[in-house]
Amino acid sequence: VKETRLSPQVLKPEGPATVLAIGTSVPPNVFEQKAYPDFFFRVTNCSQKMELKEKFQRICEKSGIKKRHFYLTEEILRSNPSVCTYKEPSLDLRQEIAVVEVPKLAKEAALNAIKEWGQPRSKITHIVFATTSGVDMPGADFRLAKMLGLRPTVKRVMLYQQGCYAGATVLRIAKDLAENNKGARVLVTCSEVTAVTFRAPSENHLDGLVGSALFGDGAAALIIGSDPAAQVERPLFEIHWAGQMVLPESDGAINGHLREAGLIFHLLKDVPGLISKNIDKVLAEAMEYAHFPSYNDLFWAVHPGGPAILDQMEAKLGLSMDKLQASRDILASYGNMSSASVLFVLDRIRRRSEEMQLPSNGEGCEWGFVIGFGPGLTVEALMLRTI
Ligand code: WCA
Repeated sequence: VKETRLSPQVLKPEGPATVLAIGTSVPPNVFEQKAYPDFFFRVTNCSQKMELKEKFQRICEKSGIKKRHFYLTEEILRSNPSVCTYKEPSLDLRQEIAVVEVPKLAKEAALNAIKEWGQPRSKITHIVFATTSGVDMPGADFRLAKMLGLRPTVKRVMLYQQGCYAGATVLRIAKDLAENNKGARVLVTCSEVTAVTFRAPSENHLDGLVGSALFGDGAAALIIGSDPAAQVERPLFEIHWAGQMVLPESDGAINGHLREAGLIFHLLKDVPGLISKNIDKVLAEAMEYAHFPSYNDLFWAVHPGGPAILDQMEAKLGLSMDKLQASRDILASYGNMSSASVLFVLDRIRRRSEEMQLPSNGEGCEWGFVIGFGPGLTVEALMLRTI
């Protein structure tokens, strides 16, 4: 009698997906936010636009940012003048940078995550990679797998052009993969370089000024898997719920269009208002799942899109001052790194918990949220439980 064997894909793990490690990376070049308006207007040959520069200075002062890391240096910008104009064709140049630098930055973050995980790379079964910085075939996921020397059978998912909410999307996909394939170990990564969005300021694109004041480069990587090996793997969080919502009456609030001049972003002024007005609706199902804890009994890993978003969400949910501290810390040290940001915040939360010797990785709380938002307006959220 021929024995029928189930393939590993059919066998399902017993437990929920867990976060087994987190790693981050940023390029070495740093710009202090205080000095940035002078640099930005000088390098884009716009120093004579005094009024616009003063407005940019005001935005930088209110940004909550101290420094940002960039692949782009003054030297690179000087030798690529088309990137320093407002809208000259420059996509080829931007693509050449992003196609190389996005997977390179992701590799550094992945190596840090793998080091913490402590397991051989050959155990990685899947990759989920998101970036809004450039597009290519085969994609950044392919380059990353080659650079890390992963097995050719590694199963890849590449997400291009999702925007800032993708930091949560990659976790939702990894959760489904980890919970439906026994033994799956998913390398999740988000990597962004602003070489695609950098451009000169313009009076006709004032929301572009906001992007120029906020966006920065960075990559984060996590290892996700179910049924952690006892005494070998050390899970940080369990992932219990994942949801996504397009906010009502928010069409056009955040858009990005890839053009000959690079990626052009548009942000309406009421983005913070739209998010705070609807955030409780996005979270309602998860709150029920965790038996309605008070918002202040949770930890909060919120995408630091800008200080106004954090301030208005804090007010709407009645969060105490320290609840969004990790988001504010990441914004201050790195700016808005799009999809990678919220993963930096999760890393900051568990490190803060350690530093403050709190009884859980979630700043002492049992449950918490990871929240990303971006084009749509799309809000993507996960509910995590600390171990
Ligand atoms: C404005 C606007 C506006 C205020 N349009 N003028 C990252 C990396 C990548 O490579 C690619 C993508 C990304 C990231 C994408 C995303 O995350 S989407 C970004 C989501 N973030 C936002 O939508 C920003 C939210 N806004 C804020 O956090 C704050 O409003 C801001 C830091 C921009 C200003 O601070 P504020 O609101 O406390 O202060 P003000 O006095 O209300 O605004 C300062 C100035 O900025 C005002 O101009 P002025 O002349 O009266 O000083 C505002 O009119 C102007 N401003 N938002 C155009 N969307």
